[in-house]
Amino acid sequence: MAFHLPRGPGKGHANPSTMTQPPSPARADAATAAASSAAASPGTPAAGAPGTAERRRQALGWLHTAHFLSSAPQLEHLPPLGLPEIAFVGRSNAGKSTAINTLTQQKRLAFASKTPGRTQHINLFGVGKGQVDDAVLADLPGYGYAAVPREAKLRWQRVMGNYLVTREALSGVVLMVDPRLGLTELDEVLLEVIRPRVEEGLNFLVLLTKADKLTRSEAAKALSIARLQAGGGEVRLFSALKRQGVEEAAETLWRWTHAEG
Ligand SMILES: Nc1nc2c(ncn2[C@@H]2O[C@H](COP(=O)(O)OP(=O)(O)OP(=O)(O)O)[C@@H](O)[C@H]2O)c(=O)[nH]1
Ligand SMILES: [Mg+2]
Repeated sequence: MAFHLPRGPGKGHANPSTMTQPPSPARADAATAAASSAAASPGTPAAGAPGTAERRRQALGWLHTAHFLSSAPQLEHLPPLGLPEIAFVGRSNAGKSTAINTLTQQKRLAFASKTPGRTQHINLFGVGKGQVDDAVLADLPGYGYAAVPREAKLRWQRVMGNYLVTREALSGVVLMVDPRLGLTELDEVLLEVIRPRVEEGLNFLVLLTKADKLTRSEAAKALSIARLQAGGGEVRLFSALKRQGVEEAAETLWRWTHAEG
């Protein structure tokens, strides 16, 4: 199965007919470059710069300001906000909405549910201190849920593909993956779809969710498999339940949207 996408503007946009190809070396290079630029260098901070603990505290405080902005069933209904936007994408039930709630330290900002397919719209949340938003979090509908009727499935894949290819303010993509399933075919398709933008500097991170369900050795194995599948892109463990990887992810989102971070 492939996402049904428009051809976006500009060079090198994903060709739907080739979207099921495995990650290419070019993507691996780009992903590695993106990952290394995104990887925090928690080394000694420059004089006067905040240390790691302080940066993470700052990032969590910033995310806690998140509030609902708008919800749209179609891309054209999404307002252009002119703020850097971070999209949470992934298979249905992977834990996107829960991750947003955990990162923002709010119980019900995004709708999370045991029932796959809970998020049906693109939901936008504004983030910013002092009542001034300086970034947007986007909770996207999940894909790959078998019980969704075919037409609805295709429609959502189109919406998401459109969003990822054309949303100008997109500054980063967080791909949420349940490590017990690994990267599925549709996750691979998504990687191909965003590859041209990653090559142009789009930030990108894979979070292996529900890490609390894995033993240590399962987690290590899941990490190395996902790293291979993500073509060298940054992959980290994440658990909303155990709050594993939360501070690191918060800091990453802050850095993506704040040049000085
Ligand atoms: N054990 C555990 N369960 C989790 C974790 N994160 C999410 N879940 C559970 O996974 C289920 C799905 O979570 P959601 O956040 O609604 O998933 P989603 O990716 O937003 O799903 P869609 O909206 O359908 O795309 C819920 O029952 C959550 O409680 C986690 O870190 N650990
Ligand atoms: Mg959801």
